[in-house]
Amino acid sequence: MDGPREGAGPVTGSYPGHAARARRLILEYLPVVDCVVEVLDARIPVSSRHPEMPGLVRGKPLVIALNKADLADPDATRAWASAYREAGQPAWPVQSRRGTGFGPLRHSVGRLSRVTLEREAARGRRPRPPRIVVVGIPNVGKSSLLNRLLGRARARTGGVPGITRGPQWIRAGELEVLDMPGVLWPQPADGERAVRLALTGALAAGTYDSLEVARWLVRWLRGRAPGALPAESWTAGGELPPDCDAVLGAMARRWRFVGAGGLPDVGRAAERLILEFRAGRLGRLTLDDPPAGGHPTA
Ligand SMILES: Nc1nc2c(ncn2[C@@H]2O[C@H](COP(=O)(O)OP(=O)(O)OP(=O)(O)O)[C@@H](O)[C@H]2O)c(=O)[nH]1
Ligand SMILES: [Mg+2]
Repeated sequence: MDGPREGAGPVTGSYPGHAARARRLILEYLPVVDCVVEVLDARIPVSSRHPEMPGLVRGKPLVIALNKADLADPDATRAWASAYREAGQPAWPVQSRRGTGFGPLRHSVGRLSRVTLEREAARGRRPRPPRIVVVGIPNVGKSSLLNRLLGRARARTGGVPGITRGPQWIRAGELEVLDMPGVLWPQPADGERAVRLALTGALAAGTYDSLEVARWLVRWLRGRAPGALPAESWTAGGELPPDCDAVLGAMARRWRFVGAGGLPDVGRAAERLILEFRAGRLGRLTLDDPPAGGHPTA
C-alpha cells in the first residue's frame, strides 16, 4: 500500500515583497509589547510554526494559540498542547470562529505579562493593562482571534485607504492589543511541510500543485484514516482503488467531473478534495503527529 511519501516537492511557494515589511514592523514594535500570541493551526501544530520562532520574538513571553481546534483531532490537540507546555511553552487550543477556549489563553497572557508590569510598578510607573501582539502565518485565524480578544471593541476597518494610519493600541477589557496582526510568511517551506501548509490554506493559490497535494492527502488518509476518504472514493464492493490517481479518478467520476476526451477530470477532483479537507468535511484530522516523547520537534 502506498503511504505518505517523504520529501514530496510539489510546492514552489512565494515570498511577497511586503512580507519583509511585516516582519520589520513586528520587530520594531516588539520592545513595547509584554507578550506575543503566536497563532498556529491546530491541524498542523508544527508545520504552521514560523521557522524562526521562538527566536524571532527575542525573549519576549510567548503564548501559543492552537486555533481551528474544531477542525483538528481533539486527542491530538490535547497531546500537542500538553507537549508544548511540558517543553515550557504555554499553548492552548482555541476556536476563534466560535469564541471558545479563550479563558486559559487570556490567563496565560496575563500571568506572563505580569513580570514586566511588576518591574514597572516597582519603578513607580502607573499600572497599565498587558500589551500584546498577535502573529502567525497567513490564514491561521489571526484576525478572527484578534476580534475575539477585542470583543465589541473591534479593530477599525473601512472601505477607503488610510483608516489605519499606523499600528494602534486597542483597549479590550484587561488587555491592550496592537492592531497590527503580524503576518509571518511560512518560508522556507518544502517537502511535506509545504504540502501540509497548502492543505490547510496557508499558501496562496497558484503557488502549489493541487494534484500533487491531493495525491499526498489520499496517501495519508489511506494509511491513517481510510474511513475519512469521501464515500465517492470507494467501489460498489467497498474496495479502494489500487493507487491514489485511481482513487481521485473514482471521485471525479462520481462527482461527474469530465475532462478532455471524456476522461475523469482528476485535477478538478483534487481541488474539490482539498476544499473538503479544509472545510472539515472529511472529519477532524491532525496532519502533524503529536511527539511520542512529549516534546514538540519545532
Ligand atoms: N473552522 C474554523 N475556522 C476558523 C477559525 N478561526 C478562523 N477561521 C477561519 O479561517 C479563515 C481565516 O481567518 P482569518 O482570521 O482571516 O485569518 P488571518 O490569519 O487573519 O488571515 P490573513 O490575514 O489572510 O493572514 C476564515 O475563513 C475564518 O473564518 C476557527 O477557530 N475554526
Ligand atoms: Mg488577517
